[in-house]
Amino acid sequence: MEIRRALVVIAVVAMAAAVAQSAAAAGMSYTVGAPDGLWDMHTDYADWVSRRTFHPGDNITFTYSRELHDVVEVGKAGYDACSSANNVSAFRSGNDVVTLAAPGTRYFLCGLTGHCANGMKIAIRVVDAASSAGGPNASPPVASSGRAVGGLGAVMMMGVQALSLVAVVGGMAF
Ligand SMILES: [Cu+2]
Repeated sequence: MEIRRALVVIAVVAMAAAVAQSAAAAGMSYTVGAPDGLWDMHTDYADWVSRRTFHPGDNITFTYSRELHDVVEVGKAGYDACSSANNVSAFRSGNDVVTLAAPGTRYFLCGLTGHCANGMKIAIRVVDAASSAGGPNASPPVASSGRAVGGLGAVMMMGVQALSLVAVVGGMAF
């Protein structure tokens, strides 16, 4: 009976730890241009990115009609010149998901003639979660990550306590 209760405690602690871990790892998903626009000729992408912050692990989806547009990832030079000559990669499924794996700036444009020049280009700046909380009065990033580690440590301590409870109960049973 007691062992059973301890096992339930362990299971709950393990689940809590797993949930905490996945919450930290899961990124945000953004549909480019949404909700007011999409990947099209009308959306102001500079405005769209200015109202969002992108972190490693987030992903963006380009949704568009394949007959009308495509998506080409380029470097900064290609982005500035609206040239897809030295493209990094090209997408044309109409529903292209791009994972923003690392910090840095990613550049995308529509490769159809004239579309980029008409504004169909987007630069996505990907920043570390810690560095986005900046500002003169913000607490140093070290402090917040320290708290996160502390929380995880507390969960692990609970697990250790549950394990020793099982050992004690098990010892009494035998
Ligand atoms: Cu286009």
